[in-house]
Amino acid sequence: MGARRCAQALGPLGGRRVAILISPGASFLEAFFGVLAAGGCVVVLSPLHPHAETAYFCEDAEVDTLLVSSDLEERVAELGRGRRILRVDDVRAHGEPLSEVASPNPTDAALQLYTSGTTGKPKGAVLTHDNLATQQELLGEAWGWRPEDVLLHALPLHHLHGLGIALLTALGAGASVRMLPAFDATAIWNAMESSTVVMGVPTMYTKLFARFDAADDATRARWTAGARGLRLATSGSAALPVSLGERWRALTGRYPLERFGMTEIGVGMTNPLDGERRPGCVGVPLPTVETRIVGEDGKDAPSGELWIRGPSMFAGYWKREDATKDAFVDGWFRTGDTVRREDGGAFKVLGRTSVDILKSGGYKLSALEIEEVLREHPAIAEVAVIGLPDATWGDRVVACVVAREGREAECEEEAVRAFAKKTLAAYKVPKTVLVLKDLPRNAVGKVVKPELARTVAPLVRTD
Ligand code: MCA
Ligand code: AMP
Repeated sequence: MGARRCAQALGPLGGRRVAILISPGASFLEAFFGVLAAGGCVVVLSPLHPHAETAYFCEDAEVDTLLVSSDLEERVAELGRGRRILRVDDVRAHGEPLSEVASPNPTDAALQLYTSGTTGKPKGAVLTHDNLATQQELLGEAWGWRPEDVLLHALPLHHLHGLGIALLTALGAGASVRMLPAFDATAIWNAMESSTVVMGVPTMYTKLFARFDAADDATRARWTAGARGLRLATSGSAALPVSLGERWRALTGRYPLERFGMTEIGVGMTNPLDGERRPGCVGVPLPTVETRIVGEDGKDAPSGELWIRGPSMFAGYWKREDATKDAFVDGWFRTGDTVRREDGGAFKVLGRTSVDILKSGGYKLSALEIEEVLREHPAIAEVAVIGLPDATWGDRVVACVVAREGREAECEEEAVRAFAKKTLAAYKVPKTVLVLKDLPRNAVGKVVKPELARTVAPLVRTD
């Protein structure tokens, strides 16, 4: 009913984008489905983003209406100029329900998710109703979703993992969802005993085990029983270290179900629900997902870039015709991931084709976007952002800077991090800042990032 009240309050949207900034819980779904019921497309904002990023998303998506929960209202105050702000709590308490829900075309936009890429600013990936329905159907089948399931949910809602792959798929199967306000390792361990499914990024499993190791024996025994009672624990968004997967297997008797996904394609490959899950592999394509592995010469090869085609493919990047065109070759989407197919057909992800795309704790980050922000720092003359392997985060974001003459002190780590935090979500801010005399460059002046990474790796402490 709350969704219909939101839809009535929004009025007919005719495909317009509406931003929602709502804490996890039922109100989030009321707002989400309310926008769809009014014929709009949802742009999910996150309280993790500072004003500069939120403002960019709203401007880029041409948002003129925002739905907010009262606990987050002050975060959108500055966005209010020229925009309508509706409090979902008011709408629920006083609004009238919409009687006739919009019936969109399958190809209409339903969700616009911002994703970082090899261009400076994040791009809005447009997912259609059909894309979301296809994912619900494919994953519902592949992972055996059923109404008795209880999903334990602690993923952020502004990305496809938490929103589409976890939340919408569970709801599509009529399952229940227990949404935690945020990731909290103790709360997750405690809630496992009354849940059936958990989904996470590898960093969450690392953090869960860190909390486990710090607990007393009785607590560990209770948590172990809870984890063993789950019917499914999945991992995705970044490579699951095999040692971490094996630790989960030792505790629960089952290796986590690892799968491969992307904002633009949803889940593409998965290990099986039943049957052998191959450590270090992401499984085989879901039904309807077509794949190619393409070498640098554009021909099919045993290892190379993964190209994908199929009905879960997004509609394109919002207002970025060139980027959309570049992402496709003859209808195939170029994922930017380098893969190989193992004996038996399972895919293994070997890395990314671009050094400028990093994955930290499951978030895709653009080195170029972070460099662009740091370049605005008055004491920084040159900057290169790289990712170094890190046991907790996957990639550790490291900024290598050259200071302007005599201004080294202003480039001290905490000062640079504080500067970046004003504009960037904290999870994008470099964890390490190194002040160097110069950066290694090639003949045309481009920073040679692999060489830089090799040089600075011994200087960097990891978590
Ligand atoms: C938090 N911090 C991070 C990250 N998360 N730094 C780098 N990378 C991160 N991912 C920073 C915080 O800003 C803070 O910095 C410090 O670490 C401690 O934060 P805390 O709140 O304690 O962290 P946490 O709550 O434990 O968060 C870790 C997390 C979170 C739960 C793993 O990062 C997370 O929810 N990740 C999921 C990302 C995700 O959903 N990706 C899916 C993309 P400071 O001290 O400076 O303030 S979609 C996708 O990839 C496709 C579709 C797919 O296949 O799924
Ligand atoms: P995003 O753009 O945030 O949706 O992230 C998509 C990217 O996450 C993919 O292109 C991969 O690089 C990475 N990814 C997702 N799942 C896995 C996995 N199981 N193993 C390795 N990388 C993964």
